[in-house]
Amino acid sequence: MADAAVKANAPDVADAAAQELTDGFHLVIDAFKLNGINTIYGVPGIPITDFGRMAQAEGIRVLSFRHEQNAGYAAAIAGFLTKKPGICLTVSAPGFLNGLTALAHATTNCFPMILISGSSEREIVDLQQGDYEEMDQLAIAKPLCKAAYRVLHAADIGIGLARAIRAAVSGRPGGVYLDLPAKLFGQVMDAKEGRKSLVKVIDPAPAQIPSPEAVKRALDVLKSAKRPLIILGKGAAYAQADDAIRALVEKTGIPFLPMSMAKGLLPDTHPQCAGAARSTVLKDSDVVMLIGARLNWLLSHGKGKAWGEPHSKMFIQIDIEPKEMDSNIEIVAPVVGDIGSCVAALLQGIDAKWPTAPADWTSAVSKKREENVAKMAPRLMNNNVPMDYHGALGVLRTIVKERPDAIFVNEGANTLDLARGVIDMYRPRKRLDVGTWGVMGIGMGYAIAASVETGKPVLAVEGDSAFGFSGMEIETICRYKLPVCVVIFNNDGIYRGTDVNAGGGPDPATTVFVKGSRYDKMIEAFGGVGVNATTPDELKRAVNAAMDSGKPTLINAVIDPAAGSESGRIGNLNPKSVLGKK
Ligand code: OXT
Ligand code: ADP
Ligand code: MG
Repeated sequence: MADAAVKANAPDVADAAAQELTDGFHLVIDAFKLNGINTIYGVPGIPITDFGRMAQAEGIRVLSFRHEQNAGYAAAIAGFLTKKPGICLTVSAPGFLNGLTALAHATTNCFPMILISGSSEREIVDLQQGDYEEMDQLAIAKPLCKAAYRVLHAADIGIGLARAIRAAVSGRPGGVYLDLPAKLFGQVMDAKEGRKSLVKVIDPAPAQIPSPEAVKRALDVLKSAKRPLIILGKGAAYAQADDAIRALVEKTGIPFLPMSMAKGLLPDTHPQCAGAARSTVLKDSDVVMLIGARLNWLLSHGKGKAWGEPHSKMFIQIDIEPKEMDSNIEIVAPVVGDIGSCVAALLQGIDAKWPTAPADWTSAVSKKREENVAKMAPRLMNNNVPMDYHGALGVLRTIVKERPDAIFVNEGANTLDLARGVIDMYRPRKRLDVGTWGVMGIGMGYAIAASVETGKPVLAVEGDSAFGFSGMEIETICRYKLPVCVVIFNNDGIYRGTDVNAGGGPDPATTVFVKGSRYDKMIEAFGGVGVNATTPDELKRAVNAAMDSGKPTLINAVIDPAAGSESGRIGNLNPKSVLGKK
């Protein structure tokens, strides 16, 4: 802070003894540094432009985006990857609103993130007198995040940031909003008092130890199982209890099913992985242990045909959020606590005498898995031109296998659903995708933050529609020279490129784009490498070259416009009209 503080004469002291002063700008920066926050994702403008400059001057990495939503998605996934709140910094009203989708996304997905927005003059906003970018941001943010705070006095900056950090990472992680009015940044105070006002958050996400009764109950239920299943969700990936989770799975011999972003927690090629036997294990299991996964739409709410109803399945659930228990169906053995502590406690009860999962069950699961893998194998080797999804994904699958440390970002409909099944993951937290909302637009923000936070190369596989939501950020990728390779599965549209306008008019159908677009040309405008790939072989060469060189690259992978299906694998969610389509 010494560098940052300014020397001035104390006005009320006759002998004008020098007094060291600081201000709101520097107190926020110092509070960040004190709490190990060293990266900010945002878009500059009134009233935070100088703040960004000063933060950069003070050694904080400040990444400027082209749109706040993408900066927000970057912050959200930074939170997931690091267990520290990712920071998104925006201007007032429109910038704040642009960032808000990402804040809500972080909250929905249980990722710790803090959206910090500059705001206009409180006195004018509250009297609605028409200030520059006037908006009551705090009130608007509140329902969309875990907590929302406003700091009005420089002396409260330390406490304000401490509250925001703790709220974001403790308990169930999520989004927090911090409102910093323009006036706050310029407020001056005594530097020594300022230093004293800062708070280093001690133990921001304290361990939450499960009760011994809950652990015993869960072990008893698990032991009684004839066809047990463990479902790993992205909460398990977030928890970074990788070794303990692996030990639990391997000591019990229970098949495990990874949710999308939990793929790689144990390798998808692990003999107990039931990813390729999903329907079978959901339907036929008798005891299901959920670890950091919610029984929401992605798991058919734990009910119905997918779960083989009518049934007498029993659910054990490990989650940090007590309210998650019984959210959709009865949980017979709730284990409330953080996953690291819960799994460690369970492991203590699993000794050498623990009965491993019955062989008739595990071999039935293996058989189904092998059948499905064998069924898919020839499709992955096809050399069709134009490429279909499987032909293109077949080569990417090998590339990911050869580069297990690379981070794989994925969005789209068919591009998402087929890649999830085809691309095996080998390491934890390497697959980042659309998450709980199935939201399009996370792609470039995720790719940027993944690269910045981990230093690893990134392969982003994007539907052509999905890419469009954040495509301008390829300039950001080029500007920061990030080792990101974007592959666009270009099938000329949303789901398919073959739709026609049912009214017969001159406008194209609602789901199609300009045919034969060359997205690869876009990145060339910013000095990146663009490649048009029309065959699996061309695709393979282009991706390998990009991953080897680390140069920002965009590959336009030409996919048969007729290859996809409506909404990928979730077409059943589309409402139907009794009058038919027209
Ligand atoms: O067991 P069975 O036999 O059933 O088989 C399963 C597995 O066992 C097996 N499997 C395997 N077999 C062999 N080998 C291996 N390795 C293997 N692994 C698995 O495969 C099957 C299927 O397995 P899966 O996938 O695990 O199981 P299933 O049943 O699909 O799982 C169910 C779900 C629900 C868990 C799963 O489907 C899932 O996670 N789905 C997520 C879907 C999702 O989120 N989709 C995104 C939203 S779609 C739509 O909303 C879109 N929009 C609208 C929009 C959105 N979203 N956002 C915003 C801000 N605005 C608008 C838009 C605009 S998508 C979209 C753009 C689409 O166009 P693009 O151009 O981008 O993309 P294209 O479609 O490519 O054109
Ligand atoms: P998926 O989409 O992969 O099924 P969800 O986002 O639905 O995963 O569920 C993640 C769950 O993990 C949430 O209910 C959340 O409360 C929980 N969770 C997140 N972090 C932890 C943690 N460290 N310990 C325990 N539970 C956690
Ligand atoms: Mg498409």
